This record gives sequence, C-alpha cells and structure tokens, in this order.
Amino acid sequence: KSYVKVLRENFLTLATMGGVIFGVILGVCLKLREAPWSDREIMYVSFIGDLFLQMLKCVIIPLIIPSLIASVGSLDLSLSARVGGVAVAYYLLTTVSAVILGIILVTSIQPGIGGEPRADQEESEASTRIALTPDTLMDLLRNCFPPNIIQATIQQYRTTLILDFEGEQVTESGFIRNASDPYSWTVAGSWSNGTNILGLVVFSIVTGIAIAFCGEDGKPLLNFFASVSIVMMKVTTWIIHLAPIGVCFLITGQLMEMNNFGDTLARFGWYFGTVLLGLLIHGGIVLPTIYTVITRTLPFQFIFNMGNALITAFGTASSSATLPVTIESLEEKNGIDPRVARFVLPIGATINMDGTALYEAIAAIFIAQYRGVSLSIGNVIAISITATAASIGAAGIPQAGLVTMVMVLDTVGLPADDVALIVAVDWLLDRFRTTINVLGDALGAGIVYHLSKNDLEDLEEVEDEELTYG
Ligand code: DAS
Repeated sequence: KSYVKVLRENFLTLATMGGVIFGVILGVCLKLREAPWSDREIMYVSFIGDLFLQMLKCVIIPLIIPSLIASVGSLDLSLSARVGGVAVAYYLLTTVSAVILGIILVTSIQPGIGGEPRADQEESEASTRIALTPDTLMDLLRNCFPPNIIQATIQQYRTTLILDFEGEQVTESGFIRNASDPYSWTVAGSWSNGTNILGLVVFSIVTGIAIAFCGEDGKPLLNFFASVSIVMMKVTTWIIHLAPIGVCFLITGQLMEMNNFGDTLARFGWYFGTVLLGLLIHGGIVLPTIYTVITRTLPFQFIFNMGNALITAFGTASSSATLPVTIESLEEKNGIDPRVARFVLPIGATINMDGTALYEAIAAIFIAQYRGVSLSIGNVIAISITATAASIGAAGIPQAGLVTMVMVLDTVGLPADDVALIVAVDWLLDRFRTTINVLGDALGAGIVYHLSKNDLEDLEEVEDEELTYG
C-alpha cells in the first residue's frame, strides 16, 4: 500500500526521469544515422520540447515578480533583512567553496588533464576582446537598475552573447556547431547580462519593502500580488505535467544536434571527468553536509522531493526556466513557507550558481594548462574571483556559463577563442552544472527556512488578517 502511495506521490518525477531516459535512447538512435540531421529536422523533433521550455519561460515573470513582491511585502522588514542576509551569505559561502574545490581538483589532476599544447595556436586577430571583469561587474550592477522595467522584462530573453560562428550567430539554445573544423570561430561583438532577471528581482524586492513600509495603504497591492502569485503557481503545476514529454524531446533534439562530441571527449576526457567529479563532490557531499550541519536533519528526503526540479533542470539546462518547478517542489513536497521560497529562490536562481562557478574555474585552468601557460598564484586567485563573479553574472539560461567564462579566460590573458576547445561537450556539462545550481538554490531555501521559521510563526501570531498562500 505504501509503495502505491509513494509511486502516486512521485509519479511525475518518475515519469520525467523516464522522459530523460527515453530521450537519450531516441537521440542516440537518431544520431547513429550516417548523414547529419538538418537544422529543420532537428527543429521538428525538438519542437515539443521547445514548446515546453517556452511555457516555463512564459510563466517566469508572472509568477516570480508577484511572488517576490508579496513575499517581501508580507514579512516585517527586520525579518526580510534577516532572510535576505542569510540567503546571500549562504550563496557566497557555497559559490566560493565550489570554486576552491574546482581549483583543487584541476590542479591536483594536472598531469593528465592538459595534454600537449596545441602547436597551431595562432592569436586569432579577428576576435575582439570581451569586456574585462570591471566592465562585467559594472554590467552586472547596471542590470540591477534597469531604466525601463518593461524593456528589462522583454530583454531578459535576449541572447547573451552574439558569437559570429562562421557567419552564423549563437542562439539561446547553444552554439551552432561547425561540421568542418570545430576550432574555427571568432568571438565578435560584445555581450551583456541583459538576459538575467536580476533587474526585475531588485525592483520586486524594493517594491515589497515599500509595501511593508506603507502599512495599510500597501495592503490592497500586497493582496493583489499574493493572489496573482497563487494563481500563477496553479498554472505552473499544469505546465509541470508536460515535463516528461517536454524534457524527452529537448534531450533528443540536443543529441541529434551535437557533433564533434566524441573526439572532443576523447581529447579532453580528463577535463570532462574533472568537472563531473567536482559537481558530484559539491552537490553530493559539500552542499548536503552544510545543510545537515545547519538544519540538524539528513538531506536525503529533501533532495528526493526536489527530484522533479532537478530533472527539469537537467532537461532544460536553464535554472530560470526550472524556477517555477523548483518553487512548486519546495512548497508542495518539502513544505517550505512560500514567503521564504518565493523570496530567496528568484535571487538564488539568478546569482547562486555553484555548478557554474566550479566549472568555470576548472575550464579556465584546464585551457591554460592545455596552452602551456603557467599560472601564478595571483592568476589562480584572479580566476577564483572572476569565476565567482562570472557565475553571479551568468543568466539562468542554456550555456550562460560558457559565455561568461570568456571573462575568466580574459583575466589570465587567454584568448576567448579557446572556448571553442570545449564547446562540443558543453551542452552536456551544462545540464549537470544547472542541476547542481538548482540543488544549491533548493538546499539554500531549506536552510533559510529552517533559520527563520520561528520568526515566521511569531509573525503569524501577530498579524491575523494576513493573506496566506495556498
Ligand atoms: N545553464 C545555466 C543555468 O541555467 C548554467 C550555466 O550555463 O553554467 O544555471
């Protein structure tokens, strides 16, 4: 009887996992065909997956903005400050620990990882240098205060980086691969962080605080946003039921599209393995340990309950698109108070990307070793700082980490073109690091909730007419 209950409760998670497995099998079978698939054929196959991804993206703004405003607005200011402060402290602690872990791994596996420096490495004069770290940090701050909130909403779907790949341009779903020579591409133009929802998150938090300051005058607006948030969560649960089929065709289409995966994996298997090992240690040991030490409870059930969100993260390679699912799994399965979940998760999905930070540190040092560039301690410290900043600046969309890594390479004088070395395997590493990003956000919300639930209960007793979620 209990098995049936467990199965029914987790049916959707199991079905989505089945979708991933079926998608891999179908994709591998289709990939076995000799002739490469045309973009049109790939578009047809991944059409259903793209629709699912678009539905999730569509609900991000209408769900996240009202939720964030209502959450911050319904907490008293001192509690908001505490919840926000604990969340940001956790994000920084875990991101820096992920970078340090990545650097320890890639430098200790050093002999095998770099391989012979590429002899034909001539400076590609065509590539323009991507903006240096200060520009990027300024870009990050600039995006916190968008001049036009509507335009910021529209802009958040803009492609992160315009790459001129043999005359073609990168799309949000990843880099267009070149059948002839995977290393012949130039990085042109500039890139902007316009794609992340940081500006909307800051605007929502400030509005929520203003509502709290306005007392009775703010109540009608608070109730309106709380109501929109509840209704949008209902829409989200409907979309989530499409996850099994959506994720399946996203994976199938991605597998059909890949090329040079095999030989890149053969040349840089150490790199690939080191990133996976780092993600496994960080997501499997470091984060659960931090969670257990702080909440005094084992994390297994909590992580199992996040299954749907983690699989959707793997399938979509986008923390932002997974955000509605992460919130739903946290509230429905792990019983996290919506005022905490809908407060910290939008912030976490935007600035807390442990998987990306670890990956960028490893990739930058790997490329330096591959090119025979010896790194000083100062370089390694610069890499850890820029990898942390780059993960904060990266948007929660597919391959955002590959794009912001260009800034990390630039810090140690490596050409941005060297990103081409690893682009062929990035679509798969992206899925793993996005899953760890979402896991880090979810565990963070659990920790923040554990540390603030007494204050929340006190708050409940104080305000009787509070509009409660769900
Ligand atoms: N795909 C990004 C995310 O959604 C992570 C990355 O590209 O590094 O979290």
